[in-house]
Order: sequence, then structure tokens, then C-alpha cells
Amino acid sequence: MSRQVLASLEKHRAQQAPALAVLVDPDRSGPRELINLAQSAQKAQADYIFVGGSLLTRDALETCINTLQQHCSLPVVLFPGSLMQLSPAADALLFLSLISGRNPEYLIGSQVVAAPYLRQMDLEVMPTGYMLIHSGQPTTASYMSGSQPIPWDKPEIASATALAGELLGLRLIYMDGGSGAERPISETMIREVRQAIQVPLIVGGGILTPEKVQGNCQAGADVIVIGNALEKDPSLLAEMVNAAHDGGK
Ligand code: 1GP
Repeated sequence: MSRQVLASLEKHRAQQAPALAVLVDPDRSGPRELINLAQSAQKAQADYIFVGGSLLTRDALETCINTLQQHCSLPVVLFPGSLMQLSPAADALLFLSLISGRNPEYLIGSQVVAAPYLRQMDLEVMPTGYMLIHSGQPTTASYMSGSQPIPWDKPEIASATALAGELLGLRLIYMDGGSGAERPISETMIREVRQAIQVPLIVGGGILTPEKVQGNCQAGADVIVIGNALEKDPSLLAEMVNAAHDGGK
């Protein structure tokens, strides 16, 4: 197993060449949809596939990862909503600490439980500061984590939080409005966070158009994550990828 996903994320940052990650919710995609998605992500030259969800209710994670890997060569990265979403079949793990919240279980408790298992798994572990941003209404992520998101119009809180994460040694910062966010994260907030930190910045939640992808990249996002919009209209994928790849310019 190579340990290359973090290095490739850092390269996107260093080269100011933003990337696009397709988010797959294993509960919501059957085998045919997964195969189509894997093949079109490869064809459109998307950069990563993230797999996970704030609440999974079917035992479909392992099959989902295997199907994706059989039909494309993109790195499959776990984006776990809970301890039940760990699998050595993936290429890497976003090892999340929910630094925007004050719920100790999601800051360090689950990580303590997972750590001995992760040591034994052949999985690249990427320490990630995860920040939920208020998006107009409660999301599954904010409800399930029992944490209060950062207010949408307080970029100074977001940048101080991201900086604290970086100073604590976290290697990635992921700002998330939550899946299906009514109001995506503002470019002002992305810009302020970008100026505060050196590590790669991942942004997602409620991004619906290529214009928004491009605007977020210009504001300083290194990776854009899209789930819902592509579930509804997979034909948007190529345009979204192009917007991210052009977004650094
Ligand atoms: C959610 O950032 C992701 O955690 C993606 O959100 O499904 O709204 O694109 P969407």
C-alpha cells in the first residue's frame, strides 16, 4: 500500500491547482450507479472519491469501496461519520477531529477508540481538522455530532479555529456546510481561512454549480467536495471537474 494521498493533496496546495472530490454515500447508490459514477469520475478526470455519510443505515460500505476500486483508479478516501465507517479496503482515511464543536466525543473520544484498530489496518491516516459551518438549517452532520456549527457570517472564528487546528499539527482542514447545505460557505470565509493556514483546505456542502466551484477555488479552496448535486445530475461532473481544474487560474 502506497502512502500517497496526503502527499497528492499537499501537491494541489503547493501548485495552486485545485482538485475535485466526488462524495459517495454508500446507502444511496446501488451497484449500477456506483459503476457509472466510477467510470464517469475517471473519464472526467476527477481527483478523488470520498466515501461516507453522517448516518449510514445499511451495511454497504465495503461493497461500495470494492465496486468503486474495480471500476476506476482514483484514490478512494474514507470520510467517516462514525466509528462504524472504517475499512482497510480504502486507500486513505480523513481522520477527523470536529474542531468547530465542543463535543469531546467527536474531538478525541472516537479517535481514541479507533486508534489501535487503525494501527493494524493498512490504511493511510490523514489527520484532519473538520469544521462545520452553519448553513441556514440543521444538517444531519450537525445533529448527529451534537455540535454547534460556526456561524455563517463569522469568518474570524473560522480562521482562528483552522489556525488552531494547524498549530496542533493537523495536516488538512475540511470546512463543511453539511450535505445539502441550504447556504454554501461564503467565499469571504474561505478567503480568510486560506490566509490563516498553510495546509490544504477542503471545502464542501451545498455546492451546486461550476461557477460556485470556480469561485471557491479562486477564494483559496484546494479541494472541492460535491455529493448531492452529482447524485441529482451526474452529467454535471465534467463541468464541475473543469471548473475546479481551471479555478486556480
Ligand atoms: C458533505 O461536503 C459534503 O459533507 C458534500 O455536500 O452533498 O451538499 O455536495 P453536498
